[in-house]
Amino acid sequence: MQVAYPDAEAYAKWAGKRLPTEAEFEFAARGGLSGKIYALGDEFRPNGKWMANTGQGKFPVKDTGEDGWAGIAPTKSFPPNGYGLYDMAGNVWQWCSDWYRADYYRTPAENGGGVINPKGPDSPFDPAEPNEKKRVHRGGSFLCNEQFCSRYMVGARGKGEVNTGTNHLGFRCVKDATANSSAP
Ligand SMILES: [Ca+2]
Repeated sequence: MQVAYPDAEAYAKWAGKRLPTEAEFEFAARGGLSGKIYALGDEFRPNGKWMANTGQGKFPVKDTGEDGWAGIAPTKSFPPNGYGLYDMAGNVWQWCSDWYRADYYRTPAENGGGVINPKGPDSPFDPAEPNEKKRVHRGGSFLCNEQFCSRYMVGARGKGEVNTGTNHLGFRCVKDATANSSAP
């Protein structure tokens, strides 16, 4: 945790990978389900089972850990989604490679069309803090609870200044499939 964007990006590059775009993150988070509210379906707690590390109790003063974890949980503490991916919702927010622009997804929609595999806008702009360079966060964190932000919902996005790491923000790497295998 406490990882700023340039550090996450540098790690991914070192590992021969990269950080996901916001669109890739959402596609992966949905795990093959279409139009569901949460990464694991329409129910937050199917049969009373906790499906992600979120917050309970009175935000932000008390996290009662009713889901088994107060604060950060080790990865794979909750069930994977349909693609076998863990922690796509809750636990920690994750850096995406897109610059944050509040109106980025609204503009193409207003122009009458969607976008295929968008990479994000060319530059950042947050009307609330126009001088800060922000990138997109996805997934929600252990701090998010039903009353406060519900950001573990699969379509929700966050934002953060690129040099600011927090204890509820992390990242994951992705790797492009190679079209031509060099294997003999
Ligand atoms: Ca928790």
